[in-house]
Amino acid sequence: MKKANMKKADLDTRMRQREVYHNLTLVPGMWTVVRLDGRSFSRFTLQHFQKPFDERFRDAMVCTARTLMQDLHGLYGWTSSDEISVLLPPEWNGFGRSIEKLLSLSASLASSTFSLQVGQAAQFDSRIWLGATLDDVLDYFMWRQEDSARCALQGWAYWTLRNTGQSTRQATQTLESTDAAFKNEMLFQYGINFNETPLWQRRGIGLSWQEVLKTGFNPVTQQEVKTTRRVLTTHETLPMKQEYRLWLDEQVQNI
Ligand SMILES: Nc1nc2c(ncn2[C@@H]2O[C@H](COP(=O)(O)OP(=O)(O)O)[C@@H](O)[C@H]2O)c(=O)[nH]1
Ligand SMILES: [Mg+2]
Repeated sequence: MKKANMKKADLDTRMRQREVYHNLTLVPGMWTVVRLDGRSFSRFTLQHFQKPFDERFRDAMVCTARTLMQDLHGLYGWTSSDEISVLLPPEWNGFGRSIEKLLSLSASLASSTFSLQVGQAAQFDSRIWLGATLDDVLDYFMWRQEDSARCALQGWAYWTLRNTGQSTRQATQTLESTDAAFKNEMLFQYGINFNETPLWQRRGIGLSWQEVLKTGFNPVTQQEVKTTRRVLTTHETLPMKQEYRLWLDEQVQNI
């Protein structure tokens, strides 16, 4: 090799060695959940959406979650507020299992899809959660759903107070260190029964693959042919707690 070429190869090796995180891959045999969350969406939604919940915002989140499910070949997806979780099976083999690729591409895919949907530039971060067993995975989704219910109650309570004329500070102070019972009671006094608010606001929206039977026609044999297709289905009325766990177990096992 000529001296100049040797130097070039040397430079290439030295530079590539500095891509230190590129060899990080998903842990073999573990379940992975990629969770994406909108960046500074408290401020972003304040400017562009109805409070506390906006169907246009929800639809853009569902569209983003569907795109992620399709692109990553997720097993189950779930979205609530500004977050999205996508479950990947232990044997998942996308992007050579590279963590850098999975995080950066999922975040950029979510950001571009959501931005195009709402017509505003928005960003998502992305993180990885690891589970050893399917039981861990069920715990994870129960955890996200419980958090979602808590945030929905907080959102309704906060915006109800704001709508009565309380300032940001007053509403925050009124709700500080209060429990769920207090918030429910307060809402009731303003004519809002929290348990009757739409389920998607409290439980989130699920996405799973369902097999559907399709009937086609074969022009050569002049016969009907039945085939199955996998269709990505959106679940807007999810069960909760133990029922959700059982339902989700079934969804994941069925794929
Ligand atoms: N106006 C409005 N805000 C929403 C809606 N869904 C989620 N958000 C807001 O999105 C924010 C998400 O919370 P979080 O991720 O903790 O805050 P961030 O760090 O500012 O993104 C909360 O402040 C929610 O009120 C919606 O449908 N309408
Ligand atoms: Mg956020």
